[in-house]
Amino acid sequence: MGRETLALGWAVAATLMLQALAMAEHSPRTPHSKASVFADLSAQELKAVQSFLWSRKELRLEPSRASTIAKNSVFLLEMLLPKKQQVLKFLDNGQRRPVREARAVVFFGAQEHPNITEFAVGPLPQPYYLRELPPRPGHRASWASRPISSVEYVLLNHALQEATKPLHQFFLDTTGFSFHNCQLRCLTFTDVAPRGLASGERRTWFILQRYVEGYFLHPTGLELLVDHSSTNAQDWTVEQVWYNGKFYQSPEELARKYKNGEVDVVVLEDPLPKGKGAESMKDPPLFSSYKPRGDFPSPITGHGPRLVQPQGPGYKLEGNTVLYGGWSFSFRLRSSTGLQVLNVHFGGERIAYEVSVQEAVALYGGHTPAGMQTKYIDVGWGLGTVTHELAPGIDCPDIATFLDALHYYDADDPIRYPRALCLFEMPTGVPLRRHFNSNFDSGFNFYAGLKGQVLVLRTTSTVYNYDYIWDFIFYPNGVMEAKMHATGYVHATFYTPEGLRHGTRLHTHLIGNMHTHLVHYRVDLDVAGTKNSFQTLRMKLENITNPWSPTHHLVQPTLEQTRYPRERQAAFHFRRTLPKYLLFTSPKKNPWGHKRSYRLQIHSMADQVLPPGWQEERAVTWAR
Ligand SMILES: [Cu+2]
Repeated sequence: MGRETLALGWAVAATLMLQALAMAEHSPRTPHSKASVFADLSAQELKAVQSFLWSRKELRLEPSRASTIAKNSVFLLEMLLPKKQQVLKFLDNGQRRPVREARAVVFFGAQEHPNITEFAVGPLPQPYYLRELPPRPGHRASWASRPISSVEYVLLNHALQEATKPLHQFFLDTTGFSFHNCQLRCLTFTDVAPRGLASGERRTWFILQRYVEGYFLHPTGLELLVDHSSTNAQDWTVEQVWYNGKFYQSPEELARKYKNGEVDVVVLEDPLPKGKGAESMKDPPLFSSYKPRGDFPSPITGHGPRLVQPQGPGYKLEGNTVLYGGWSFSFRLRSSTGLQVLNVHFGGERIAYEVSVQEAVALYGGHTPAGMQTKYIDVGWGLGTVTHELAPGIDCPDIATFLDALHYYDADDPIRYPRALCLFEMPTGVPLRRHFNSNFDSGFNFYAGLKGQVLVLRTTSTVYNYDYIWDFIFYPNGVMEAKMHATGYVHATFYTPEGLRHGTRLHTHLIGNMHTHLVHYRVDLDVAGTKNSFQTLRMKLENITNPWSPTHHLVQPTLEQTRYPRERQAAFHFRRTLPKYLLFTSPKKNPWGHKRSYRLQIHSMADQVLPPGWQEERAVTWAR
């Protein structure tokens, strides 16, 4: 079992490759009926859990839509994966099926001491018990650090509109946009996290933006710090204001100083054509839109290449299980964390119990308070649930199989996300293997080539401005790859000259701040059984007397193997050279006496972004 950290710059893909050095023996694959042990909860199951929870009057549940923070409500329901040992006994030894349970996260806001509690609810399909899932000692989730619900956003929006009333004229003069009676020229906001400077706080910096297409790129220069820790929204207050490089105590102070001509004002150019609320077809597109503009010297016309599969797909989909060549695996789209592949077999043998996305974070630097404060930890923003519809021909080839997902998150019913996942086979554009055997006389003895084709399982997470594309890729030779593309919009703040120390100017009033994306995968390999060990191979040079010419010396590479008996020894620190070959190894040997292994290949530019142990860093210790 291992955990790996990948980090990457903007729009650079990281890959994790598990490469087979194993020889497989054939054994029957897991039947579809058994693989359902890994399946996400169905709509019926989610509803059964929901009505069971509502039947427990002592929970005093209210709908999550009820317009208050001071309520008890179900925030999240998802399948609770049984313990691995139980699942393996069921899959491999014919023991009884593990009890099917749901994980329920309940916000208890209507208590004297509001808290978040997690429960296991079972047994499905007709639950009759509820068991508290205790947090790891010292790891109880703090009420203040809970994710923001849609109701809290509505309340925050209202609070911001109220608090900035004194700035109405200031907004109109400097941006042409406002919060009041705005119709088409409205302001909006982006909130950043962490929400405070110490555990237990809930104080958020808000970036005010003009609400046009790509509003992430239209900061107005104003940022507000709001304390919204109280469960009563009436108690929320604006604590500080930042405008164009200067701090103010309150919106009132900024408004007063503006009136007195004491504010260094930046009047923004109008992003929309004069006199119009929205764009028309004739006007040049907004710089923040995805509409192509300008001309290439050789315009690319037509639709471009497309995939066809005249004989239908090469894979088979049975429920939540995929069969493809030597591969079989199950998958789920876990609402909290995202895409997981489970019970991965190649050549009839299990090679991984689980390979799954666990977390994605983005840590920023910047000159504005929101810029310097931003450290997004994306599971707290619904990483697994923001799996919006994939567009055929763009997000996935049009021949892909598209699958819906269900999420029960910050809602009072399961919500169907159409086309949340796609599955497709595609050519890699390069042969898997090839050889041209020349006869060295302008001809050849033979040519051999194997088509490069892979199977891709894909989903996306749109975490506000970012879109992560998550791929699990299966190669015909036993290689499996986990890959993330980061795209969408950058998280940007208002341009100040000092901001250039932390980023790049992207437009007149815009800085793209430097940041690091770190992605956490859980990789639980089982290579020829679960008794795996970890070892590495490096190249070591030896300098020997040449045996066939003793007057000469010869330098050549040798293989140096290192074993790591303890898991901690296999945790490699950043800024130290990683051994070239990382091997998960079984005690079982192949016919030639080599231990059967899978190689882990990490393509990452990850680095230590925060000092180990530093405040928020303790929330992402996997990134050390
Ligand atoms: Cu980025």
